[in-house]
Amino acid sequence: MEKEFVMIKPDGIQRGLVGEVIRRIEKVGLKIIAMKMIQVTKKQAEQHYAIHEGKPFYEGLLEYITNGPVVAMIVEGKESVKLTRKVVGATNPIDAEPGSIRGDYALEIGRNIIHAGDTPENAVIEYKIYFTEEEILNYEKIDAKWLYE
Ligand code: IDP
Ligand code: MG
Repeated sequence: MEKEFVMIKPDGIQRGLVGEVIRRIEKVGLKIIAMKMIQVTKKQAEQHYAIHEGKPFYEGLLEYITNGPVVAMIVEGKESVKLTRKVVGATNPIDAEPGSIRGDYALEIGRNIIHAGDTPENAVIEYKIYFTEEEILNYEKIDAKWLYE
């Protein structure tokens, strides 16, 4: 099963959207296999957003993500990266469909509530910044036989 890295960003925490975001992830059938609330360090933020280094919004992005606690998660499921990105919505909330997290709860690109890895490979690189292998739980969920044919 594919693993996806998800992070509820500091604005999601401050706006009381932790439960709502987790509800949407659970509802679609994804399995949460790791989760914790953390304060992102400057070093972790730099690793996480290395591909954006040098872009005009890069410094602001580091400020944003290190501004306060976040909730980091690894979720698992069939094509979980594609599915999660759909639940999350387009990067700019103005372009995000209603019904997506960003489409329903955000209005600016620099305050878009949630992060999700864009490819399975990047998801692994990203979750390794925040989780050890011991923190990733291997368990069966009783709904699996009705979610998958
Ligand atoms: P993604 O989060 O949908 O994968 P990316 O293009 O990877 O989008 O950008 C990472 C994050 O950087 C975005 O979620 C957003 O918080 C921030 N960001 C991207 N472009 C801009 C911008 O033009 N202004 C401010 N922040 C931006
Ligand atoms: Mg991205």
